[in-house]
Amino acid sequence: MSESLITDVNALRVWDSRGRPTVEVEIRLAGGAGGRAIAPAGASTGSGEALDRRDGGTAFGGLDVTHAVDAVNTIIAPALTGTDATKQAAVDGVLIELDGTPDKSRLGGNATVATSMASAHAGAEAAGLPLWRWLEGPARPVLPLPEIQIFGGGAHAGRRVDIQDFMVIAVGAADYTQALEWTAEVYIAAGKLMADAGKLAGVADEGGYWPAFDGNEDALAFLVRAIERAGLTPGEDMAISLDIAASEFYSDGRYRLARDDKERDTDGMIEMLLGWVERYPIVSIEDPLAEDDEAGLIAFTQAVGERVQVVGDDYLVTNARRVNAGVDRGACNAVLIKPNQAGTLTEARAALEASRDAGWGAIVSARSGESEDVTIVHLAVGWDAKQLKVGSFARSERMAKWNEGLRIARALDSRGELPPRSSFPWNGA
Ligand code: 2PG
Ligand code: MG
Repeated sequence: MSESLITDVNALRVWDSRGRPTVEVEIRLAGGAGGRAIAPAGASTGSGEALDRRDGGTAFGGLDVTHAVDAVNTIIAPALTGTDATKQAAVDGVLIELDGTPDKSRLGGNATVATSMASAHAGAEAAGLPLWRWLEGPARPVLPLPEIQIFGGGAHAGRRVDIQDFMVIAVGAADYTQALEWTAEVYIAAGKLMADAGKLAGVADEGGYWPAFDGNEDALAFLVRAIERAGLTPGEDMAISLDIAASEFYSDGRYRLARDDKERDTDGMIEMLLGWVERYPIVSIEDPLAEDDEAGLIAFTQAVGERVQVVGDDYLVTNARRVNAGVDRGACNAVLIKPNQAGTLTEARAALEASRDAGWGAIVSARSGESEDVTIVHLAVGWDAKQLKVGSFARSERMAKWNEGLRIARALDSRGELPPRSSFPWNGA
């Protein structure tokens, strides 16, 4: 179909939620349809991720993206012209071949992911469908169960506490709309509790409250109180989910928890987390051990994998080969899917499919550096990922995504049907 052939690929330097430069790509097709997307950026990145290409030097802390923007405009644009945007694998195949490196270091993963996502939007528009429908999900699409941050920490909060994300999952919600309503109540309640305790000090990078706690575990106790104060039952209505982001404080076989003034080895770290799982209604833990502590990840999954979701982020980096290896070794039972870790939608989807084949859970995820781009919500629905993580319940780069889910629910004439509870790893799936 000549209507859907790419005629223009144009990159623009725009700014993300941390005020840092990032890459926006706009694609136009012969028939007049078009699409646009913005690359996100992580702060706690896995070493196996596609390269987020930055200029270096002095401007904007070395984070400018003029080389990545130039790569789109001078290398990618001529190569993609004439490719059919409705053929995502063909578009991504051109990007992968053009780059030719295992980590997208020639063009930059930020250049390729923005191009790949923009092309998906253009292809969907050419087909006259919203992207979530265009992705050919199940006949009866469902909304993803939201995983929403209440306290930020780690690299997103100047390491005020060591643990990165203290989140809630509305495990008992009847639908997506109710999951957001409950989370809104918990977010408000947590703010009031922080104010009452004299601990209210603004928010971290993803909009969760600044973690002015004396110890890492204090945040968990606070979270339970916030759920109760919102009139909800911890564990039944609202459960806790953590991203430990343990690679951030691991070196030479030791985990250094600065806030607790403690150093732990792998066994000590597992013991601490198992204690938390016993004492708090925790259903999901991401990166409980560091990306290169595979033995630890295996041991932890063996210990709790029947009742807790063990999510690989830094360890799996949205890579199908790594997911398959994790499945073989028994490390983790769920994967975090961040398109910019892979560099193209086709590769990100392959990682998701690998997890599905293994009966694992999957969570489509935003990065700590975000924008108004809502592509990931469409991916979570259209790819039937069943879970979505985009940060807190505040700040427009986060709310744009939760709100997009509401619009998709409305298009489905519902309040947002959620996946069956049996599909989540904490229920033994
Ligand atoms: C993560 C993400 C989102 P970042 O670790 O899962 O919380 O953070 O984008 O900084 O890697
Ligand atoms: Mg993470």
